[in-house]
Amino acid sequence: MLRRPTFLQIDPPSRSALAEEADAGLRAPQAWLSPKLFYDPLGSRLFDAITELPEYYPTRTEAALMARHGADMAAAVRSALPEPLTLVDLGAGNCTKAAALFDLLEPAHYVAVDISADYLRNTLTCLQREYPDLRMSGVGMDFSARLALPAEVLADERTGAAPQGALLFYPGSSIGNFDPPEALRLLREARALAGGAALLIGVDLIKPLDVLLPAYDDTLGVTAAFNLNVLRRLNALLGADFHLADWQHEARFNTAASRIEMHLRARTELTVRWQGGERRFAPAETIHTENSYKWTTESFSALLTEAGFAQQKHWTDERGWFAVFMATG
Ligand code: AVI
Repeated sequence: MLRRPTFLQIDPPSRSALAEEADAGLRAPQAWLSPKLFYDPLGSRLFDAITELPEYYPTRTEAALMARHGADMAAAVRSALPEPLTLVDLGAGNCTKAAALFDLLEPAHYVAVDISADYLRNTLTCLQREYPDLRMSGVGMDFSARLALPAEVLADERTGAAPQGALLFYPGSSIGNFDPPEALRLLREARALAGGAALLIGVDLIKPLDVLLPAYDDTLGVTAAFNLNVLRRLNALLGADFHLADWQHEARFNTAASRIEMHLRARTELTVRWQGGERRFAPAETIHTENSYKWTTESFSALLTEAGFAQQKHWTDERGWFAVFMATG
């Protein structure tokens, strides 16, 4: 029997909630926008292109780590979790990172979670053809505000029983896009999922600025386009009149906070108008669009401990640029 993936959409982010948040951000003394605005269809394709850039080391470094230590990671997962295994993929995107683990982990159930439900639906439908016997569930949700999955998604198909544990897979260093208190909350919620989950998570590490900065300001200008695309989105969402040529992409490292910040900087003095609002920007004034926190293995381990994960193990590359943590307990 050819299986079919099941789908569930939970509280899709409403246009008005996004618009209200953007309106508030544009009025703030330091103007800011939610990084959620990056990921419209064009933004998602630009992000895929970023992951292929020579300067953007995280994707490549993490993939090499997974290829090199995958068997070791799988052994750690198998000894921590009872069979059958449920694999929950957070921010699944095109599902390729998790699919690379299928042969090693042999999950009985693959649960892909992503804010982009339509994208997920297409991907899972294709993936199911490659893995016809694997139970697959897609959940369209924005877990950045709260991570909790409905019991029916995780329940055993026949008995309805809750799984005895799940592996939560959160690759790509997306945890770095949360401020530390929010990252802590997300890790706590992850730990509570499925009555006690194990976590396999990718974390980007602090490194020299001559490596970090070009990763967020590449010579081809793809990251600049990714950043500027939010202004296009605002023009559509708020009826704003941003002229993209008036704005310049900027990536800076905030040493005190240990994070890359992305900003859009006004090239001249200008006024932007949108439905119900307007704002004057001074020359060089910025709109803050994203944070990408960089950790040390020690600081991230401490965060996992604070979230309640008692057992931890991690793997890093020779240059110490990236880490994959496995945490349980
Ligand atoms: C999705 N996230 C992990 C990326 C990062 O590196 O923080 C987003 C990104 N922003 C600019 N380049 C990539």
